[in-house]
Amino acid sequence: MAKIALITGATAGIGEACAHLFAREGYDLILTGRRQDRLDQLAQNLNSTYNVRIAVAAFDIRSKEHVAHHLETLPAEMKLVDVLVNNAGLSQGLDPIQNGNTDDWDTMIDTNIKGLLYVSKIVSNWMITNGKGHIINLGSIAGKNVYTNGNVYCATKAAVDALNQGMRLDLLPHGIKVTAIHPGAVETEFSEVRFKGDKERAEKVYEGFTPLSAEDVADAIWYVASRPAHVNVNDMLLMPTAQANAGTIFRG
Ligand code: NDP
Ligand code: 8X3
Repeated sequence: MAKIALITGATAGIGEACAHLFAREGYDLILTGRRQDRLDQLAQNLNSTYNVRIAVAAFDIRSKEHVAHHLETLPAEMKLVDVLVNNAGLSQGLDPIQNGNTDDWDTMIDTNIKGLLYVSKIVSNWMITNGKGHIINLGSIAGKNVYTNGNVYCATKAAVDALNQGMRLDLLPHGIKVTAIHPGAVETEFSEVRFKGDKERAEKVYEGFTPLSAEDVADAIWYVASRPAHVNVNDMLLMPTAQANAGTIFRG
């Protein structure tokens, strides 16, 4: 029977690239995100190209009721999840703390920390019942070094780093692997979302150097997911060559 991966935030960027890679490798998939049209299109493409089973579930990860409803009502055979990629996340704004928009803070905290927790609680229980599993959390270089005006986004990714360590300890007796991937700058819809649709400002983030692509990060996720059963990659920091740390990018 094919292995199963549940990928949150599969409607764009890193999550979508993971969906392609895991389908190519023969995984059946559960794909989530809020945009139903994108999930349906992706499922159709993957199903016709790779002939794998795909379940899609469109919900807002910030709602614990919606997370529980959509995950618990999946068919029983799709709950035999081997790999959970906790990828859904976002940044909103880039302002000094004294000018920060408190609604943006709520959105980042509710999505990046609480949403990840709601999904992890349900899926880790499935994995415990199944006696196996691997949780891969999308952290960020922003969780390792704070950059100017990154304040709350950086804090949410530092929380993911801490939760990654906590999950590994708690799930150790159950043989469940836990990994964090911490990328530097990846050119996706991330900056457009951060700057609320300002494409010009978003494009400037990636000017003058070669950022990571979503596919580069998906490759790293596939690498950690495909190690032998006795090998776990605890953490991986994956940077563009031109980026030394969160705040230092060499633009030639
Ligand atoms: P994208 O904006 O391209 O994709 C983000 C995904 O998250 C989308 O599929 C989006 O789906 C989903 N998402 C956002 N909010 C919600 C929500 N409330 N409920 C459900 N799904 C949601 O960004 P990336 O691919 O770059 O980001 C993926 C992850 O990687 C994030 O956790 C991000 O913090 C992290 N990361 C990104 C880096 C970068 O430079 N791009 C670097 C380091 C880490 P939809 O809008 O359909 O809901
Ligand atoms: C996304 C990378 O440096 O733009 O996590 O915050 S950064």
